[in-house]
Amino acid sequence: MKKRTVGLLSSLIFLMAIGIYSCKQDQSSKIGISDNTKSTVEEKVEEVQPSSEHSHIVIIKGMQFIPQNLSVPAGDTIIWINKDIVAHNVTQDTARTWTSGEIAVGESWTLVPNEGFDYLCTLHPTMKASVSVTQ
Ligand SMILES: [Cu+2]
Repeated sequence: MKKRTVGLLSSLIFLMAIGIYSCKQDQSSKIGISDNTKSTVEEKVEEVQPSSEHSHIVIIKGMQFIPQNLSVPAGDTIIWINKDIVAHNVTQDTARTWTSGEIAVGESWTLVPNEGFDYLCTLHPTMKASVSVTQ
């Protein structure tokens, strides 16, 4: 009974997400993160991250890095997944000492950082976020 409810809820959320995407394509207005979007992101994280407790997902969606501020232990892996409708990149801010290069829609990019950093998408410089690394 509970499983069935969850399944139904997931389907609803998925349909809502599609709705949000459609709206976004029609009128490229900025959409805040609604509860529905958050739920979808959490689902995706579960899908992509089945077992490892040493990897962390950053979803790129709605012209944002989610979460915007991520703290990870040294040696852990961070995976950026582009769930948006346009390509993005992950580039060190502000000296731009390194970049992921273009992360196409549906693609991902992985990094194991030794130290914290601020980063941005150079294609959309208002997209800024940060990673901190704990030892
Ligand atoms: Cu971008």
